[in-house]
Amino acid sequence: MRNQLNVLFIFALMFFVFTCGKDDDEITSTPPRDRAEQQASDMDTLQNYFQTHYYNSGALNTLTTYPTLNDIVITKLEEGETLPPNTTLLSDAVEAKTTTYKDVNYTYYILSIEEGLGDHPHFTDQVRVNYEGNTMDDEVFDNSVNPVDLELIIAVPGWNRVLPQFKTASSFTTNNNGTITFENYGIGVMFLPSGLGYFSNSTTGISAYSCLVFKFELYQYQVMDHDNDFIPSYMEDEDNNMDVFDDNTDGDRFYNFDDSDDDGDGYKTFREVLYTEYTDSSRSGLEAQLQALAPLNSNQFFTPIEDKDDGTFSAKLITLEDTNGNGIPNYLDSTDAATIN
Ligand SMILES: [Ca+2]
Ligand SMILES: [Ca+2]
Ligand SMILES: [Ca+2]
Ligand SMILES: [Ca+2]
Repeated sequence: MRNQLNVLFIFALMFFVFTCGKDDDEITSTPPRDRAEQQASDMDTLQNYFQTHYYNSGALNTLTTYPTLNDIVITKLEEGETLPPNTTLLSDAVEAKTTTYKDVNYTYYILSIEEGLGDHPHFTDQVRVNYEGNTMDDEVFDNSVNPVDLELIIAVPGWNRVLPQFKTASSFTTNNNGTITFENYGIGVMFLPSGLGYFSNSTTGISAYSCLVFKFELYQYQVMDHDNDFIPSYMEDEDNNMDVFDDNTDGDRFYNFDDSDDDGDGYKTFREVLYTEYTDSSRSGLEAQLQALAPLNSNQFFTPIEDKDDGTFSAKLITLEDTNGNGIPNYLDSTDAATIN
């Protein structure tokens, strides 16, 4: 039931948080603007926003409870108004970050409230979050009421760059009423130029080429292996550019993250790697088993721990073989002898 609800939430939210497709000109009838020119203009918009908005830094620093989205208050500094006490102008608080997307150099900004004490998700993972999206006019255009699961692989590009810089909750507690309280989660605000948001697409509450502000709380993540080939999707970004929609080793219709035979040699990827499965009746027991195997070689990794239907836990130790020693693992090398398991 929970999964069904999550699916419903995701479909409801995809309209807002997710890009509609990889081609920016799919929806608009006029050609999209030049990305680099738009970025230059968006930088002015964001800088102006930071110089005319402040946040309640003092109140956040003296909270007696862990901060939540609602505790972060960003307010416009009216013309002639002096900065109220115990607040900080965003231009003195936000951190600039850079990335490349569609061959354009982008700068975006983060206000980190708490990094979190759990783990960093990968840019292709599914994350459980609460969030609130705001326009440059400080209008809320979208927000989650309850925690939702979002797939970063199809989120706007700003999300899969920002969320991996934060950490998930360190633990959670199930309350008597069935709700869950997460402890020590990552919480912050991202300020995105339109090129890392919806760019030329417009939707309810957001016009095309809008810069966006998202507050978020990051609770949990799940490593995704979209094609179930034992290679997690974040490892199927061959050129390490945080974009899995441009990696296609065999040049067929499927990108590597969605291709169960990556090198197109007729042998499924999972058959071209070596694997050993470990199981245990408890998660901690399995974790202890896996820890005892460390340190791993550079061509080895564990798949995420699976919670099996029979109540046991399992994970696989994957070894990427390179039989002909040319530096390309067998599953990406159609000329290499396959490890057929
Ligand atoms: Ca890539
Ligand atoms: Ca392919
Ligand atoms: Ca693959
Ligand atoms: Ca293959």
